[in-house]
Amino acid sequence: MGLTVAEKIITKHLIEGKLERGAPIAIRIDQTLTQDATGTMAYLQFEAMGLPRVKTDLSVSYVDHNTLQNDFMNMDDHRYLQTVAAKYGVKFSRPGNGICHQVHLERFGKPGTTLLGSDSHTPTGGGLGQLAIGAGGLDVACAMAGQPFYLTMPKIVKINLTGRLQPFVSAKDVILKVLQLLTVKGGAGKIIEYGGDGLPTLSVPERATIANMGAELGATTSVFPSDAVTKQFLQAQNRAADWQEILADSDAMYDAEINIDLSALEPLAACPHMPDIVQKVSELKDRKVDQVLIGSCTNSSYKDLMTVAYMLQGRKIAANISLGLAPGSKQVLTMLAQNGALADIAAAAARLLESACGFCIGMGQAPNSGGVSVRTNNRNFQGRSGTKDAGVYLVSPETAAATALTGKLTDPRALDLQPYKFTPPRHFAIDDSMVLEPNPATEIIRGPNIKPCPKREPLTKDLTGEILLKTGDNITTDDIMPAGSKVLPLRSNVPAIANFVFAGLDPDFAKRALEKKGGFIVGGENYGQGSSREHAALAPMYLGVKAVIAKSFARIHKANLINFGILPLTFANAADYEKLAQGAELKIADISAAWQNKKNIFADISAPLNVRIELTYDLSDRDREILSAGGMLNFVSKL
Ligand code: MIC
Ligand code: SF4
Repeated sequence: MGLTVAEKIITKHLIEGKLERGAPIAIRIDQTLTQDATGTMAYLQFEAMGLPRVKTDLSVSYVDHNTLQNDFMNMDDHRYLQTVAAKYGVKFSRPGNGICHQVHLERFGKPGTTLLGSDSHTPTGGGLGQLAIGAGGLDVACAMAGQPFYLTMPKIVKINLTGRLQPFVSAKDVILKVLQLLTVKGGAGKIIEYGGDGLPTLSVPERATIANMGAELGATTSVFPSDAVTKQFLQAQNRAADWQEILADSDAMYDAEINIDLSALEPLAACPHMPDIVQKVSELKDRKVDQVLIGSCTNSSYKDLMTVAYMLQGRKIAANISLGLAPGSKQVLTMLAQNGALADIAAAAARLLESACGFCIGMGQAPNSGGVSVRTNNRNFQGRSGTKDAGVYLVSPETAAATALTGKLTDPRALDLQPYKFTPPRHFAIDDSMVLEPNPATEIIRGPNIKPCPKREPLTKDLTGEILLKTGDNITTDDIMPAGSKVLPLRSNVPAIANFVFAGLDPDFAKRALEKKGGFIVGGENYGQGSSREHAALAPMYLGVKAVIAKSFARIHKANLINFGILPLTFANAADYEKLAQGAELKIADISAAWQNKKNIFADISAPLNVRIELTYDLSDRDREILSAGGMLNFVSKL
């Protein structure tokens, strides 16, 4: 039987297990990436492992998230990251060089290899046929130490793309369509693999846009074949030697197939406050808008911004709009400057932002109160923009530019512009001078805000405590551990950042958790969707959270909970969710006995509820050992 693209790459990297869907497997990791908001913890954890240098083929440390420097903290982190990278054999991409996923795609990603990144949008690399997976920082630290990455062998879903996109409809509309079809939890436990005769019409950066937002589906990763289009892109990046062909066999078997006719797609928008609330832009037209922001790892490629420049050329944006634009990398910025497109963008009254995540993670550009912001990024969770009562629509660069011009949500086809004819460059502007090479003689610089990573004690026989919070479905890691310019600088200081756990949902949570000496969280479906930030597990661990009982979990967050010794448990009967209430006392007795006998666990809830509920767990033997040890740091030190 033939193999899919994903199976071919996994087979070549398989260290433990078999390619059976749902079975635990371990794969060798060739490359890692970290970014500054998750990287400080990852390198502190790597340092604690006591190795002289990383064991991967390539590891890159990027600075792109915390670039707004309101005080010493962010730059102290940059200094730490630069020096720790140099010492341990990691390349360092300086602030200003661009967003990790965009730069990695341009300069480092290789078809057929594996990439593990401490950022949920690492699957962007799937655009060039790389098996690129997002994970918590600790898993990436382990990969840098040469350990395999453990995961559950996902199902593989094929999306067949046929036809060709019509003018002013673009890759973002493809992935928004997929989100409409599958929802934010539709990708859980799956790899999304793209194929079909529409593929040759999509360039690598367009494929990367689609793979990038597979993170919003909750997918393990998304992957495209590596074909002639991939070869052309790598040649233009002066990296022809990195190319190899990887195509699915004609008799490859998929767990499901979905067909999308590119020719039939229209401009789409994800409406507030979830990436899967998708509607046609034409149905939302005339909605008044205050702000338009173009950039992020989803849509800041050379093609994206050339299209925007073409649409803005010789025109002015509407007076009610604040337009910001952040090129995804120094390469994109340089090329726009060299060919004059930047001048067209500036002349249209756009505000030029640095090549970084910026607005996408609430590092500046918060909208006005009650404002409507139209953005090209990938997440529109409530409050992530920095303004709780603002509404964010996620759209393509074409729709964003049209909206900036008219001041209202606008289908770009309504502007009556000639279609833009983009020719992929034969040579990108290549200058890697902002990527610093390692130097083992470097001395590590640590600022006063950088504190060691806390640890948990081994698992106790019984777990007791209060239900500290009961949440609904689709709780995001932005809900659990908010980002933004105020909180992000505390990523290297867990005791300080822990004060903000659930701050948007329940400002008293941290205080209550500390007073009660920890307890439990009850969640609905898809608990912990969104980012890879391990702080959404690490900070609750610091506050004493012992277990999260939910209807289901998002993959990366569940792995992070295990890594930090918090039990991820699920309801045997989903209806029991209704029986639990915040404030109730809960006791789970003798967990290890249940584990050993492969039996379900029982939780007793005291008066006035007086109920016993049955809980299940989907944990490998290794997961249970990690949890028993009190988390991965203890587990690794025992090896
Ligand atoms: C995000 O888009 O939410 C982030 C910020 O890039 C996160 C990582 C983080 O929280 O540092 C992600 O997607 O993993
Ligand atoms: Fe940065 Fe936004 Fe991409 Fe996260 S989603 S890596 S914050 S640009």
